[in-house]
Amino acid sequence: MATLEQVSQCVVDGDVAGVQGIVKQLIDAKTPPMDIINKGLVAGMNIVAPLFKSGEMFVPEVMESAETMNKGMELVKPLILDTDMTTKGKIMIGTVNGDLHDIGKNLLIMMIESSGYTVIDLGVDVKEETFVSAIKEHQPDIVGMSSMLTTTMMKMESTVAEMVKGGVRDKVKVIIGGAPISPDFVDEVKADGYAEDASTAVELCDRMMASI
Ligand code: B1M
Repeated sequence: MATLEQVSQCVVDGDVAGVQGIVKQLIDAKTPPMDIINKGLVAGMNIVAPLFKSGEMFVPEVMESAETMNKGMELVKPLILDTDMTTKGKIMIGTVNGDLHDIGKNLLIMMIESSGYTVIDLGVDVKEETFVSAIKEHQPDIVGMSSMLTTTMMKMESTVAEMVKGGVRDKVKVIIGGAPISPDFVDEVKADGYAEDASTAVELCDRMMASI
């Protein structure tokens, strides 16, 4: 019988074909989709992270792990999306200027979408001016910024400053997150809220929407 540990191992090994087979078996066996995500796919990336840090895994291998996680996610995603739900609000999310990390952002988007929000994904390496022009075009309720590098976290501040300059800062709530980000960073970059992970980000969005 397929196990969640096998899913994690496939992510570590970058085994796309393997992960697809095992995830399909787990879905057929009625394993809760969020278990497949959290205890299988994300758990695998949590094994990869320290190996990358210690130099035991290199960029191409980490990319393969990320690709494997995404392929597994593709199979699970339809199970947690309720497309008939009316939208709770519009949320725009991007990884800040200079930062190419998108695994956490994509997970976040999946969770937020599945809880009933409409999400506009700006992708990675999003320039300050792009956030502003996209706010003008799409008029979201909430703008989320993700940063995974200490070298890009201050781009959150410059992006908020650009929103002020562009006259859109008071039209949106701004939320932030990512590995180097902490709650006290909210005041530093003049954002409105911080979430540690994808689940708490959904709760944060709900609170923000209630305050609009
Ligand atoms: Co990068 N990388 N990386 N990397 N990478 C880190 C972040 C690092 C901590 C690893 C390390 O050395 N210890 C380190 C940063 C160190 C620092 O800044 N202090 C690092 C580095 C240095 C780099 C490069 C500079 C390496 C190099 O080239 N020399 C380079 C930078 C490229 C760039 O962005 N310009 C780089 C490249 C890469 C890869 C391309 C190989 C790959 C990214 C692939 C991709 O994203 N498509 C990669 C990866 C995978 C990692 C680690 C190993 C894993 C990140 C991840 O996906 N985690 C990471 C180590 C680590 O985090 N411990 C590391 C799984 C994911 C589910 O979690 O992203 O944390 P996470 O997202 C969570 C929360 O943070 C939160 O919710 C998410 C889901 O629960 N969250 C939010 C995230 N955004 C949020 C926004 C919110 C709210 C919550 O509101 C809007």
